[in-house]
Amino acid sequence: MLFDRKKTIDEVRDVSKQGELKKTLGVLNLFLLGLGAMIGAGIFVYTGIIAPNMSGPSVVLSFFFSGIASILIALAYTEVATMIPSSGASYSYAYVAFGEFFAFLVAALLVMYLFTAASSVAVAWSQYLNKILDLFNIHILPASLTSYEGIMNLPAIIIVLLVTALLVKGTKESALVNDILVVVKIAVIAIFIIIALPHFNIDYLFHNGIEYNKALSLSSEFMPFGLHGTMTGAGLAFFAYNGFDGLASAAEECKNPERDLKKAILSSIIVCMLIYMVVAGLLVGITKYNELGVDGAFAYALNNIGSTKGAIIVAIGAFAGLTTVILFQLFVLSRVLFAVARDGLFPKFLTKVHKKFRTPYSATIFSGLAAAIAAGFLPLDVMGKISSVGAISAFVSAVIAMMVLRIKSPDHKRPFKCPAPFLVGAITILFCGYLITTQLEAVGKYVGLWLAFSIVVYFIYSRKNSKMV
Ligand code: ALA
Repeated sequence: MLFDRKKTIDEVRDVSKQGELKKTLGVLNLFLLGLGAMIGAGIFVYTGIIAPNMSGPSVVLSFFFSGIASILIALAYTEVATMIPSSGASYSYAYVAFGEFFAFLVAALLVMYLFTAASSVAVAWSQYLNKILDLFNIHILPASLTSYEGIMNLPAIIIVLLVTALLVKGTKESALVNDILVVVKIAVIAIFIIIALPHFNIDYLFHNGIEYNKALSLSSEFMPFGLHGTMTGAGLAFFAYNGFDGLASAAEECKNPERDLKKAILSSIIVCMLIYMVVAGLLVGITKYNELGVDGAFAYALNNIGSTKGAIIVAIGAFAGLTTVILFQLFVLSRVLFAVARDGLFPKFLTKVHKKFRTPYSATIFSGLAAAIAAGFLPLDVMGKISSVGAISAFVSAVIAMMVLRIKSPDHKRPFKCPAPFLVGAITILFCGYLITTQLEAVGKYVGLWLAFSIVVYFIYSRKNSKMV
């Protein structure tokens, strides 16, 4: 019963081909969409949580290891994504490889990951807004309206609702806004590097004089929380790569998904990994890592080395850049909801397509409202960890699907082939499984509850309403 109701690859593709969504995205749009989706709270905000609490200066290695995990995943993921272009992404691949029940669980993980990602990036956006106002000495927002610890995080709620309105209007317009903001984001990172480089002090990395626990395995001034700390940092740093998968969800809206997706996914991850390692290395090289646990860590560090102008520019750039991430996470979330509802597993109202804009407007509005509520009332670090666990787990399901399909459909056309599929697949599963375990102590209970809730929903509602009945 758990493995029944599989779809064939052609069934999934056929549905995608009949899709009513406009095909407007080319390879450059996709690459920029990838950078737009990835560079965000992971680097601009979570670095300020990872460095002081988990990795110390070895935050550089945390970004390296999570980048390696992302590249490994992408190799397998791109194979299935180009073989089965569909806006349901991992959910659709699981439907083909494992059947409806596991596909539904994967959908639950995707929804969990995207929803917490969008909300936590909105909270990060609100942090940088505050930082900018602070740097200009403007104090119009009472503290109780800028944090979940007060009444609510009002700016975070407002930005999610604005982005939702933009997405309802259309993908083409959203892609254009994204392209502009990505350029701003890259420019600001370049400015940070230029200002920070002359102040870089290698001693802050290796001889910072900060006490650490020598009993921890492989601990040093560089790795003050030991290897386990650095890998726990890598588990959360994975958040910074969340988003590359979303490109696959845009497959239905690509002009040529089979050719463009693989180029866009792999190149955008590699570029991000290089950027993250350089930027995180510079951050801990200009400010001691134990001082970084503050809102807007990058702006703080620049202020610290005497560049207030730099701090303002970087805060504004991060602020603008984070907008594109919210946009993308909500974009993908609405497409996943749309795809699952189209199969009858989520309520039918989520399948409505706007007559004029041809966007899945009701799934978009639903995603936006849910994310706005979470952004207003939940803490940043918990949402980030939940998001990382959800993303890694959903991606691992795609890796397993890649291996299953190699066995079950060996001759099916594959525009991109994962090299050494079973070896790469096995290493990816083991490595990602380990990264997931590093987060479970903090958020395992929430993830477990969400999955249990999803299983109940599946058997009470979805199984009966499925189009596969
Ligand atoms: N990768 C995205 C970010 O870091 C989710 O904000």
